[in-house]
Amino acid sequence: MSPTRLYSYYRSSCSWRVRIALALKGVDYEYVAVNLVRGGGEQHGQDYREKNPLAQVPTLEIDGARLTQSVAIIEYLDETRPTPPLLPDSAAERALVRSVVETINAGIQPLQNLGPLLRIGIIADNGEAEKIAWARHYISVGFDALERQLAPVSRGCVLGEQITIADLFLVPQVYNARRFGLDLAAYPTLSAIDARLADQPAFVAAHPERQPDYPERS
Ligand SMILES: N[C@@H](CCC(=O)N[C@@H](CS)C(=O)NCC(=O)O)C(=O)O
Repeated sequence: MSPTRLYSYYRSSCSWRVRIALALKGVDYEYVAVNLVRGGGEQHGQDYREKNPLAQVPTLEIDGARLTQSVAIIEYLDETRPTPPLLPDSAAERALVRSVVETINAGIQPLQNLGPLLRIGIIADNGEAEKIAWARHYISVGFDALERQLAPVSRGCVLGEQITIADLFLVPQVYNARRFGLDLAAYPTLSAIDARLADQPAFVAAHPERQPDYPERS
Protein backbone atom coordinates (compact mmCIF):
# COMPACT_ATOMS: atom_id res chain seq x y z
CA MET A 1 0.00 0.00 0.00
CA SER A 2 1.31 3.47 -0.85
CA PRO A 3 2.16 5.62 2.18
CA THR A 4 -0.08 8.46 3.30
CA ARG A 5 1.99 11.65 3.40
CA LEU A 6 1.03 15.19 4.33
CA TYR A 7 3.26 18.03 3.10
CA SER A 8 2.68 20.68 5.70
CA TYR A 9 4.13 23.64 7.58
CA TYR A 10 3.35 23.87 11.28
CA ARG A 11 1.98 27.44 11.10
CA SER A 12 0.13 27.04 7.80
CA SER A 13 -3.59 27.46 8.48
CA CYS A 14 -4.43 25.54 5.28
CA SER A 15 -2.32 22.56 6.38
CA TRP A 16 -3.86 22.77 9.84
CA ARG A 17 -7.37 22.36 8.35
CA VAL A 18 -6.29 19.09 6.74
CA ARG A 19 -4.48 17.92 9.90
CA ILE A 20 -7.74 18.30 11.84
CA ALA A 21 -9.65 16.32 9.21
CA LEU A 22 -7.04 13.53 9.25
CA ALA A 23 -7.22 13.38 13.04
CA LEU A 24 -11.04 13.32 13.06
CA LYS A 25 -11.07 10.53 10.49
CA GLY A 26 -8.38 8.57 12.34
CA VAL A 27 -5.97 8.52 9.39
CA ASP A 28 -2.30 7.93 10.26
CA TYR A 29 0.19 9.72 8.05
CA GLU A 30 3.81 10.68 7.60
CA TYR A 31 4.43 14.38 8.20
CA VAL A 32 6.70 15.99 5.62
CA ALA A 33 7.71 19.49 6.65
CA VAL A 34 7.93 22.15 3.95
CA ASN A 35 9.51 25.24 5.48
CA LEU A 36 7.73 28.22 3.90
CA VAL A 37 10.31 30.78 4.96
CA ARG A 38 13.76 29.17 5.17
CA GLY A 39 15.97 30.11 2.21
CA GLY A 40 13.11 31.94 0.49
CA GLY A 41 10.72 29.02 0.99
CA GLU A 42 11.09 25.31 0.27
CA GLN A 43 7.70 25.38 -1.48
CA HIS A 44 9.42 27.01 -4.45
CA GLY A 45 11.90 24.17 -4.99
CA GLN A 46 11.58 22.15 -8.19
CA ASP A 47 10.84 18.88 -6.35
CA TYR A 48 7.97 20.34 -4.37
CA ARG A 49 6.53 22.27 -7.33
CA GLU A 50 6.12 18.99 -9.13
CA LYS A 51 3.88 17.87 -6.29
CA ASN A 52 2.02 21.16 -5.94
CA PRO A 53 2.18 23.40 -9.04
CA LEU A 54 1.02 26.47 -7.07
CA ALA A 55 3.93 26.00 -4.65
CA GLN A 56 1.71 25.95 -1.59
CA VAL A 57 0.98 23.59 1.29
CA PRO A 58 -0.88 21.36 1.95
CA THR A 59 -0.40 18.43 -0.42
CA LEU A 60 -1.74 15.04 0.62
CA GLU A 61 -0.64 11.73 -0.86
CA ILE A 62 -3.24 9.11 -0.05
CA ASP A 63 -4.76 5.99 -1.63
CA GLY A 64 -2.20 6.26 -4.44
CA ALA A 65 -3.38 9.79 -5.37
CA ARG A 66 -1.75 13.17 -4.87
CA LEU A 67 -4.22 15.85 -3.78
CA THR A 68 -3.86 19.61 -3.47
CA GLN A 69 -6.14 22.41 -2.18
CA SER A 70 -7.47 21.96 1.35
CA VAL A 71 -11.16 22.06 0.35
CA ALA A 72 -10.68 19.32 -2.23
CA ILE A 73 -8.57 17.27 0.18
CA ILE A 74 -11.04 17.50 3.05
CA GLU A 75 -14.03 16.71 0.82
CA TYR A 76 -12.10 13.69 -0.52
CA LEU A 77 -11.44 12.48 3.02
CA ASP A 78 -15.09 12.99 3.93
CA GLU A 79 -16.29 11.07 0.88
CA THR A 80 -13.87 8.17 1.26
CA ARG A 81 -14.01 7.98 5.07
CA PRO A 82 -17.54 9.04 5.99
CA THR A 83 -17.25 8.70 9.78
CA PRO A 84 -17.64 11.15 11.41
CA PRO A 85 -19.41 13.14 8.69
CA LEU A 86 -18.09 16.66 8.20
CA LEU A 87 -21.08 17.99 6.27
CA PRO A 88 -24.62 18.26 7.65
CA ASP A 89 -27.58 16.28 6.29
CA SER A 90 -29.66 19.10 4.86
CA ALA A 91 -28.80 20.90 1.64
CA ALA A 92 -29.47 24.31 3.22
CA GLU A 93 -27.08 23.57 6.08
CA ARG A 94 -24.41 22.26 3.71
CA ALA A 95 -24.74 25.53 1.79
CA LEU A 96 -24.16 27.49 4.99
CA VAL A 97 -21.09 25.41 5.87
CA ARG A 98 -19.68 25.90 2.37
CA SER A 99 -20.42 29.62 2.54
CA VAL A 100 -18.29 29.92 5.70
CA VAL A 101 -15.55 27.81 4.10
CA GLU A 102 -15.58 30.04 1.02
CA THR A 103 -15.48 33.25 3.06
CA ILE A 104 -12.32 32.06 4.79
CA ASN A 105 -10.73 30.18 1.91
CA ALA A 106 -11.33 32.80 -0.78
CA GLY A 107 -12.16 35.99 1.14
CA ILE A 108 -9.71 36.05 4.05
CA GLN A 109 -6.76 33.63 3.92
CA PRO A 110 -5.44 34.51 0.44
CA LEU A 111 -5.29 38.21 1.41
CA GLN A 112 -3.12 37.51 4.45
CA ASN A 113 -1.05 34.75 2.89
CA LEU A 114 2.73 34.86 2.87
CA GLY A 115 3.07 35.77 -0.83
CA PRO A 116 0.88 38.90 -0.84
CA LEU A 117 2.33 40.08 2.49
CA LEU A 118 5.88 39.72 1.19
CA ARG A 119 4.88 41.78 -1.85
CA ILE A 120 3.30 44.49 0.31
CA GLY A 121 6.45 44.57 2.43
CA ILE A 122 8.41 45.35 -0.73
CA ILE A 123 6.12 47.98 -2.29
CA ALA A 124 4.89 49.86 0.81
CA ASP A 125 6.98 52.67 2.31
CA ASN A 126 6.65 51.34 5.83
CA GLY A 127 6.62 47.68 4.79
CA GLU A 128 6.56 45.78 8.10
CA ALA A 129 3.82 47.91 9.69
CA GLU A 130 1.76 47.89 6.50
CA LYS A 131 1.89 44.09 6.30
CA ILE A 132 0.32 43.78 9.76
CA ALA A 133 -2.26 46.51 9.11
CA TRP A 134 -3.22 44.91 5.77
CA ALA A 135 -3.66 41.43 7.25
CA ARG A 136 -5.66 42.75 10.21
CA HIS A 137 -7.90 44.77 7.91
CA TYR A 138 -8.86 41.87 5.66
CA ILE A 139 -9.31 39.43 8.52
CA SER A 140 -11.62 41.93 10.25
CA VAL A 141 -13.69 42.46 7.08
CA GLY A 142 -14.26 38.70 6.84
CA PHE A 143 -14.78 38.24 10.58
CA ASP A 144 -17.37 41.07 10.70
CA ALA A 145 -19.40 39.15 8.11
CA LEU A 146 -18.93 35.76 9.78
CA GLU A 147 -19.88 37.10 13.21
CA ARG A 148 -23.19 38.43 11.82
CA GLN A 149 -23.82 35.25 9.86
CA LEU A 150 -23.02 32.81 12.67
CA ALA A 151 -24.41 34.51 15.80
CA PRO A 152 -27.93 33.12 15.13
CA VAL A 153 -26.88 29.56 14.17
CA SER A 154 -23.80 28.66 16.22
CA ARG A 155 -24.25 26.52 19.33
CA GLY A 156 -20.66 25.74 20.23
CA CYS A 157 -19.65 24.84 16.67
CA VAL A 158 -20.12 26.95 13.56
CA LEU A 159 -23.41 25.20 12.86
CA GLY A 160 -25.19 24.01 15.97
CA GLU A 161 -23.26 21.35 17.87
CA GLN A 162 -21.89 19.29 14.95
CA ILE A 163 -18.25 19.71 13.91
CA THR A 164 -18.29 20.46 10.19
CA ILE A 165 -15.72 21.49 7.60
CA ALA A 166 -16.46 25.11 8.53
CA ASP A 167 -14.97 24.56 12.01
CA LEU A 168 -11.79 23.18 10.42
CA PHE A 169 -11.43 26.47 8.57
CA LEU A 170 -12.47 28.82 11.37
CA VAL A 171 -10.17 27.69 14.19
CA PRO A 172 -6.87 28.12 12.24
CA GLN A 173 -8.10 31.48 10.94
CA VAL A 174 -8.78 32.69 14.49
CA TYR A 175 -5.20 31.66 15.37
CA ASN A 176 -3.94 33.79 12.46
CA ALA A 177 -6.09 36.71 13.62
CA ARG A 178 -4.35 36.53 17.01
CA ARG A 179 -0.93 36.30 15.35
CA PHE A 180 -1.64 39.54 13.54
CA GLY A 181 -2.86 41.17 16.76
CA LEU A 182 -6.54 41.56 15.83
CA ASP A 183 -8.71 42.38 18.85
CA LEU A 184 -11.23 39.53 19.03
CA ALA A 185 -13.55 41.29 21.48
CA ALA A 186 -15.79 42.28 18.57
CA TYR A 187 -16.28 38.61 17.66
CA PRO A 188 -17.89 36.84 20.64
CA THR A 189 -19.45 34.09 18.51
CA LEU A 190 -16.22 33.28 16.67
CA SER A 191 -14.24 33.39 19.94
CA ALA A 192 -16.74 31.07 21.64
CA ILE A 193 -16.46 28.50 18.81
CA ASP A 194 -12.68 28.68 19.01
CA ALA A 195 -12.70 28.23 22.79
CA ARG A 196 -15.17 25.33 22.62
CA LEU A 197 -13.06 23.44 20.05
CA ALA A 198 -9.63 24.23 21.52
CA ASP A 199 -9.55 21.16 23.74
CA GLN A 200 -11.13 18.68 21.31
CA PRO A 201 -8.53 15.94 20.69
CA ALA A 202 -8.40 16.35 16.88
CA PHE A 203 -7.91 20.11 17.19
CA VAL A 204 -5.25 19.65 19.88
CA ALA A 205 -3.34 17.06 17.79
CA ALA A 206 -3.41 19.35 14.73
CA HIS A 207 -2.27 22.50 16.58
CA PRO A 208 0.94 24.13 15.24
CA GLU A 209 2.75 23.61 18.54
CA ARG A 210 2.20 19.83 18.29
CA GLN A 211 3.84 19.50 14.87
CA PRO A 212 7.33 18.03 14.37
CA ASP A 213 8.54 21.20 12.63
CA TYR A 214 7.37 23.55 15.39
CA PRO A 215 10.58 25.51 16.05
CA GLU A 216 10.93 24.71 19.73
CA ARG A 217 10.77 20.99 18.96
CA SER A 218 13.27 20.91 16.10
N1 LIG B 1 -6.35 27.44 -1.38
C1 LIG B 1 -5.17 26.76 -0.91
C2 LIG B 1 -4.28 27.77 -0.27
C3 LIG B 1 -2.95 27.17 0.15
C4 LIG B 1 -2.05 28.23 0.78
O1 LIG B 1 -2.23 29.45 0.60
N2 LIG B 1 -1.08 27.77 1.57
C5 LIG B 1 -0.17 28.69 2.19
C6 LIG B 1 0.01 28.30 3.65
S1 LIG B 1 -1.51 28.39 4.54
C7 LIG B 1 1.17 28.64 1.51
O2 LIG B 1 1.62 27.57 1.13
N3 LIG B 1 1.81 29.79 1.33
C8 LIG B 1 3.10 29.83 0.71
C9 LIG B 1 3.34 31.07 -0.09
O3 LIG B 1 2.45 31.93 -0.16
O4 LIG B 1 4.43 31.16 -0.65
C10 LIG B 1 -5.59 25.65 0.06
O5 LIG B 1 -6.64 25.79 0.68
O6 LIG B 1 -4.91 24.62 0.15
